[in-house]
Amino acid sequence: MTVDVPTATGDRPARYPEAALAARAARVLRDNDTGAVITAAPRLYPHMWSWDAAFISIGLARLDVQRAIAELETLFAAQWRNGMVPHIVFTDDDAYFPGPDRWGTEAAPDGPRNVRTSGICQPPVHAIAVQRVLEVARRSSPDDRRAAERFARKIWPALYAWHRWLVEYRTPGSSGLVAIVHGWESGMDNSPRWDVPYDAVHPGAALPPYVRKDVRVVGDASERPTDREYDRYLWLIEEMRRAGYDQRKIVENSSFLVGDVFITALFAISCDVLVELGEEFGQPAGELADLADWAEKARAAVAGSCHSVSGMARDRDLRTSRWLDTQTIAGFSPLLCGGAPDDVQLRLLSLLDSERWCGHEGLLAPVPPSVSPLRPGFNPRQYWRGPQWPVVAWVFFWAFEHRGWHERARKLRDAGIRLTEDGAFGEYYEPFTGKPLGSADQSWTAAVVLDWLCSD
Ligand code: 2M8
Repeated sequence: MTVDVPTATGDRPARYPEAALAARAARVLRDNDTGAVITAAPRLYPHMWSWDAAFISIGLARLDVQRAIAELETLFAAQWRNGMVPHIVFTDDDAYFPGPDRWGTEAAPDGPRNVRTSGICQPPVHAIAVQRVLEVARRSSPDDRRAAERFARKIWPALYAWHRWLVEYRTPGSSGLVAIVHGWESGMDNSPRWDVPYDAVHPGAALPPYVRKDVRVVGDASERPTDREYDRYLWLIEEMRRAGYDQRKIVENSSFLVGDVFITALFAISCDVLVELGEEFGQPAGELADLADWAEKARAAVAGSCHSVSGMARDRDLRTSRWLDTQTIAGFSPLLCGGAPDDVQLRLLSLLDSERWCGHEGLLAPVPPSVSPLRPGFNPRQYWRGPQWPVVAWVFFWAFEHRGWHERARKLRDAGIRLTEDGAFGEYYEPFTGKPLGSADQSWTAAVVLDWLCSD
């Protein structure tokens, strides 16, 4: 398919009509395909990331169902023997740091054989991806439908094992929140959500030297995390290596242990989806009951985290047993999974629409930014500290649809397309100008836009 390239003007170089935007998104996914995996981005992220792969498969399903299935199969082929789905599956490219040598997971007793991975995880959105691929396949062709059904049945036990790992190893203490041991596990790496817990991470003199590669790829280093933040990221890896990637030891001793409310909400809805799939494909009743129980507990944990005045959900520092009050997109987690009392939900919806969030009059498109523009410290250009992330908007879009809030879902979809219609498929966007930032041609951005464009 050929693509008309519209004329450029200022910070917003182009406005593609929908058909051309879809063709351009498809092109990005094809160009980022190494033949084995679709990399998260061409230069900045030349490997497979766990939650990126899930969103990528959702977009790919619109182009080629079999290829979408293959992507998820590749990710799950790297699943650890204890059930963890690793956050990165490495290709042979050495342009990203930290690469496999720095992670040193080959010594981990639970690691996969024949493939190199990192030693942490990312948000559990994979059941949602499997279900979406299945839905698309069913509207495609009989062959695609059969392939997707076979695949859903086959991958279900692996998804169950992944969810069970999160319960067994990552739900410590009484908060019921799913815990992360590294900010990278949240997917929102340098969000202000983690500022307080990271203050307690003190890189030791034994931190091996390193050279960052990300800042060489992204021209403006101020759009990326700082060196100080990187020292902490690397120190946590060092701690895990020393613990031999033994999850129990890591959860007991690591300098960073935080109950992540956004992951907990995603976990709840992914458990619901797994139950729906499991019922359809005749999976064991005991495992379905486990998932229903985990979903209920996760939902209760999200509801229990809500601030009594603002209603916003909060993360919890599990090392100090303190709630973390930040005005980030994660505060809206109860809107994803439900379970909060009606008055709290209404407060959150009106907050989301207010000038503190999507109703801010300066926004190019009413997509929720990663941090409230009215929060002190909001930075419109720096990564998870202010920019808008289309992929996060897609998560809310999907959840709103799933909850039957079709009008809200439609508005968010339209806003997401408005933000990305320049066709750059930026990793993230400056909320006031709509300038694409970070990596261009980011696969998950192209994928969710393609899904939006093909959704009715
Ligand atoms: C970003 O994270 C990686 C580390 O995992 C990085 O900055 O090097 C995050 O935005 C994360 O959510 C995403 O999965 C990854 C690849 O797109 O990039």
